[in-house]
Amino acid sequence: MGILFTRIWRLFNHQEHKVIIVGLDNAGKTTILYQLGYLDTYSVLSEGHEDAGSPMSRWYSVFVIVVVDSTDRERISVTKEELYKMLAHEDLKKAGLLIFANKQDVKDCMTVAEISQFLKLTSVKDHQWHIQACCALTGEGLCQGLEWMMSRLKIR
Ligand SMILES: Nc1nc2c(ncn2[C@@H]2O[C@H](COP(=O)(O)OP(=O)(O)OP(=O)(O)O)[C@@H](O)[C@H]2O)c(=O)[nH]1
Ligand SMILES: [Mg+2]
Repeated sequence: MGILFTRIWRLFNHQEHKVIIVGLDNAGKTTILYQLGYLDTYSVLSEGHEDAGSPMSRWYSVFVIVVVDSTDRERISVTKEELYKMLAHEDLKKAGLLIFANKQDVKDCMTVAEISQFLKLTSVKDHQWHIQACCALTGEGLCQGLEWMMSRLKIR
């Protein structure tokens, strides 16, 4: 599984697509990047902003991955607020949006449907988006999320 992730990821790198991974603390970002074999570049990927010398426009397409802790009902509203702020940002106008509903292994966590509803994803019309259930601990679902990103590349 790890190898497959790495291969998909390399393809992204090769084509110079920008992927930003964001999420509240404890959501599972580091665990996901570890599963993807990208722990060493974590600090670069997680910053979510560009240095002056390399504007976003240099990349062919941009994806934002939002990692949601599906067990954290209290802070889903904070995620929502941040999500819409981000989507309104000039540099992310054309960004594809992948939401990982992480920690699906935990009993009584929010389902994908619940998270979609909380985040009002159906109202997002100006970005292509996809929500994917996952468990970063085992890697389950991560591949499907990346596959969605790949499928978007073809039609962009
Ligand atoms: N049960 C469960 N625990 C998870 C999962 N993913 C991550 N965790 C745990 O959640 C905690 C936080 O994970 P991190 O990957 O460090 O989260 P982060 O988003 O990088 O957090 P910050 O670095 O604080 O922003 C760790 O104890 C992980 O082991 C998951 O899918 N299921
Ligand atoms: Mg972390």
